[in-house]
Amino acid sequence: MKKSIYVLALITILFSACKNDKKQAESNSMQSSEMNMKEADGHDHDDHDHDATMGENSSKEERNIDATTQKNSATSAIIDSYLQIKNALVEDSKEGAAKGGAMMLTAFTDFDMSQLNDSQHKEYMEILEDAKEQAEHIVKSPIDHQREHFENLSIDVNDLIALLGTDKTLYQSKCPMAGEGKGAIWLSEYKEIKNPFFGSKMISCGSVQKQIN
Ligand SMILES: [Cu+2]
Repeated sequence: MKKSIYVLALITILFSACKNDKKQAESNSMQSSEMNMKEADGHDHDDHDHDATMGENSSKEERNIDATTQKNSATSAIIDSYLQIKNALVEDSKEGAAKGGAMMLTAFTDFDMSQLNDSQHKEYMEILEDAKEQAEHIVKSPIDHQREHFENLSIDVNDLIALLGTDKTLYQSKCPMAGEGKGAIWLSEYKEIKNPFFGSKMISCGSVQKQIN
């Protein structure tokens, strides 16, 4: 009896020591990746309230939009800029993605909102507000960060297409590893999987979920 208590105590000590080690290691690696990010890009996220933004976005409620089948060319410039960002991320090109982000800001500025009815207008403004913020960050961030913003941007553009339609044929694909393992979608003009979240590191990770048009 005494012996078994002793063994149990020993196991408990060993087990908790092991857990502490793991926690310590996790927090160390988190700290160092945070530091790397700040050193690498000089893009201090505290400056523009980035943490708050990401927190808000990650718990963002799904928009409830009845998908239209309307063939609408009014969304083309926005979608083209999105595809420019997507293709640049596939090619690991930070500069190309930044250029796409700038294209998108212009496309939103040029978009004619007078075509929208009241309920479309309300949804559009919500999408616009979020997408613009993602695009602004993509313009000025290092590539890892561009990819984080691209996750929410993909949801925004997907919702925009559901709301207003497109005359393009697009493929909605999903990467199960993106979004910190929660999975994330992206849109592509081709069916073949080329992963924008990981680029050359995991180019063929993902699968097509849905075809639009
Ligand atoms: Cu940012």
